[in-house]
Amino acid sequence: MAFTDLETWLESTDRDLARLIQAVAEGCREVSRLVARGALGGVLGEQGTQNVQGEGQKKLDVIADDVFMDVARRCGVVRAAASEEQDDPVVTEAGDAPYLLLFDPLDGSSNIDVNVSIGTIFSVLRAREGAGFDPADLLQSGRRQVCAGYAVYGPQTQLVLTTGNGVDAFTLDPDSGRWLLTRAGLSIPAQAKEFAINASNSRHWAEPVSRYVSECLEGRDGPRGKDFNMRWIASMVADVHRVLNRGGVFMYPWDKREPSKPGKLRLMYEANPMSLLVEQAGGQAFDGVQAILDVQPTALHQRVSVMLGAAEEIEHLKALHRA
Ligand code: P6P
Repeated sequence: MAFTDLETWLESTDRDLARLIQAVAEGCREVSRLVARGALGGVLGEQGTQNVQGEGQKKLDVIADDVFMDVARRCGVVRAAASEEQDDPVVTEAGDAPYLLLFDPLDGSSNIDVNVSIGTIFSVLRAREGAGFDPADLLQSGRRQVCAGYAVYGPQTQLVLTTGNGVDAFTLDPDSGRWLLTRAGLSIPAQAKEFAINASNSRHWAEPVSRYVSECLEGRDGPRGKDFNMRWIASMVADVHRVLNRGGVFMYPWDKREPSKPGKLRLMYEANPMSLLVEQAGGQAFDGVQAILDVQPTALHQRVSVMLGAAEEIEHLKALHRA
């Protein structure tokens, strides 16, 4: 069976953006190799440091961060890069490069040491006209992304991308090292049969979320009139990958544990790229008030409440939030 490779797929993409996507894909291939070696490569376990979020860093968090910062510095089309793992953006020597790159280099770190799927999430924004950079240039809403994607390091390594014309998935051929188009035009079924949320937080949820989950649990005997199954991998990349491939909803909503924070997940390099992919696949992404892509950022590492996936489910969640 003949597959289209990433290079061919990129032929219809802006040359600078194609160069950036290729460079990120090479970074993902390197991280995939390191992840696959696990203990053999001495990359498991704690780094013994904390990131800007105050979270303990795994060795692979830091290694992956270095890989993608190196990608940003060397590709020649990124003016500045921002990472979940670093307080401040890194400005490259390409002072008039067209793009800004934001990424979570290794999402789902708590799963690294127990061999459960993890991933890299990235977002591409346009740099300001001309030359120069100010950190405020990064604070663009998710609708202004020119590209968004993730790599999921699982039984297969896959790269899932959008440049605004739908969502396509590539599988890394471990023999040749090439990214091959294995699924084009991912589309989230409007109706869902699965929901994903960390149910151990149920006593902390806002009422609309509690109501939504209760209805799912009531199944065909309740107001939804159908049974639901539940999943929670605790790797956003893996949970969202399932939603993009077979439907459902993924939720990490605001809860009472840290009432001053809108949620756990980060807007700029987790929720925004995933929300663009979900909308491009016919789904919706909601923060309890508005579409996540419409949130006007005020800080690079700000968090957001996330409910995304099947259009029918998100519309129902919106109705519960209005009630
Ligand atoms: P919890 C991983 O740390 C992450 O940021 C997301 O990938 C994931 O969905 C979530 O946190 C898991 O959080 O509280 O269930 O461990």
